[in-house]
Amino acid sequence: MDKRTYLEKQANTIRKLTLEAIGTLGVGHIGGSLSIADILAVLYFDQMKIDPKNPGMPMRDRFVLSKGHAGPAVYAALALKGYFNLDLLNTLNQPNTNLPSHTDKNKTPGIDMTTGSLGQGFSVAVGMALAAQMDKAPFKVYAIISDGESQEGQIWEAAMFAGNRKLDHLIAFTDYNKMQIDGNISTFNDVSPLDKKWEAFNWHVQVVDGHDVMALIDAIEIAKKTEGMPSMIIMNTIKGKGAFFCEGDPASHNMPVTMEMAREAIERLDRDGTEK
Ligand SMILES: Cc1ncc(C[n+]2csc(CCOP(=O)(O)OP(=O)(O)O)c2C)c(N)n1
Ligand SMILES: [Mg+2]
Repeated sequence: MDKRTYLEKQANTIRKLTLEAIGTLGVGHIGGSLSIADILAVLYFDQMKIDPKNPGMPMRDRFVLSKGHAGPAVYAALALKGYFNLDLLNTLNQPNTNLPSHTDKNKTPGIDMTTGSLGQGFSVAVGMALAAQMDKAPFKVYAIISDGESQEGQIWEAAMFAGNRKLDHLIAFTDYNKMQIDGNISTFNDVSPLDKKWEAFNWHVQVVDGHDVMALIDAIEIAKKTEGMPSMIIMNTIKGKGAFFCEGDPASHNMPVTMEMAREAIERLDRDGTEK
């Protein structure tokens, strides 16, 4: 199996596991979880130096899901990678679970930062990259922010600091699905042009199709070789990608998902195989 086919298969499985977990719960952040399934497949199954048997390995690559509401997709990737049993996914956000809706580093192996309050995770990722720079550490810090999150002032304070301090241990991604909690980004406070904004903050910027695993790999390889600047990879994505009942739907931020809806979506993903 070539790399593209393998990673598309992993992304497909992340989508299916996410649908099943949210379907079991009956409600959840399906749209923003499915839009990052492809980058999670690339990071967890091709790019990051991590060890599921040793989640605290000191020189591991770090990962911060700053848009913490997409926890369900990260849990799917972690379980698939072997951090914990796949069965646990169906305890998502239920009483006494170790998989709360938003990621929590004190609860889940493999989670490097507790997030959910938008903007804060990214600031911590910048701090991790500063520490890595001071230590001349061999690892990278990967962070995913969102476009709705980019409407938060804290993002730009952290962006300015990272650019000024040339934090080249940091490789960040924007999940640019053009939608936030209430609808289209541009209706409320447009963040475009994102590329020019990050460039103005002294970041190395690339814009890619966030559902093309090989394009994501190429961009990460360039980012890893970029010295003296942090990297921002702006991913053009589709909210709810892969689920027939919510793809491209602004209402999919946090919506009811019955087991029937989830099952039907999983069947369709199975039928379509690895095709997008
Ligand atoms: C500081 C802060 N303010 C408000 C919220 C409530 N909130 C949760 S998600 C969200 C915006 C969602 O936009 P985006 O992250 O682009 O959603 P996605 O496309 O990932 O569904 C908001 C305002 C929050 N979590 N943190
Ligand atoms: Mg969004």
